[in-house]
Amino acid sequence: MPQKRVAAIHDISGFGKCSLTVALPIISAAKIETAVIPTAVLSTHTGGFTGYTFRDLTEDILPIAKHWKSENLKFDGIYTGYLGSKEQVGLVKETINLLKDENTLIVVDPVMGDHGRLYAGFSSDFPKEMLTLCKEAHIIVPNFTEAAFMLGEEYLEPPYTKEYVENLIKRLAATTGAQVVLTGVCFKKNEIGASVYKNGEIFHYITNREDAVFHGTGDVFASALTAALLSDKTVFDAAKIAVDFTVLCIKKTLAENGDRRYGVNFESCLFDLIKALE
Ligand code: PXL
Repeated sequence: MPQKRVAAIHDISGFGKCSLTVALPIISAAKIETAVIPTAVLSTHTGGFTGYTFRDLTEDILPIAKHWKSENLKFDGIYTGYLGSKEQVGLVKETINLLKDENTLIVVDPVMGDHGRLYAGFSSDFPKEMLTLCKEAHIIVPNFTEAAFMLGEEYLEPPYTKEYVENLIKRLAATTGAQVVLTGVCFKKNEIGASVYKNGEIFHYITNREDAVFHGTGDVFASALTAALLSDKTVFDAAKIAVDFTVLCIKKTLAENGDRRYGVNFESCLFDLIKALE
């Protein structure tokens, strides 16, 4: 079988292990070629650091895509994450339409916020813009903040009832037309997992949670999910693999007492991911 190829469209946060600095190694570990379109270059991510640099690359997105198109490059997947501005949403939609063919899997992680708040730099009308990108996707990977804000609703604190989770995921699937992998699911304290909606079927995969929040775990999860999907796992199996990998990364990092802003030690867990993908 020829090697699979993904186009990953996220920022590069130079320090802090998120976006492209986790997508590239995680998807590469799955033996999948990872081409990148950086949306911005920052010195660090915006979560908990002050004084970070931000080089906007809006003007480069479409020229990169057009060059690839002129080289007749084909993509098995397109995986988008953090976008630096509302304008970039439209450009990424154009990029997807330029690069995809009938076999390209489109995974959109609508990276915008967490714990009921938008990340620094995003205005309150960004979620409705991001919703338009989700409508281009086969699979979207929101957390509860992103899901609620895209539906124009208040964020609710966990734990959640099954009824709330299933209602939220169904409405998001109906609005976007995409399969949904909802992250940060917990029905009881000390639980964490994901819920998946596909063609009317809902699947919950929940495991025990460490009492810690590390930056970049949403990107670790979505990258592992993308790697698993392109390794021909079902979306249900891919979600389970991504939950187990993310939880393992958190456990490993906690044992080392890492700074929450510095992200997780996913590097030490890549072998476990590779085994899970076999
Ligand atoms: O992990 C999400 C993310 C990605 N990229 C940048 C961020 C964040 C979250 O804060 O700031 C630049």
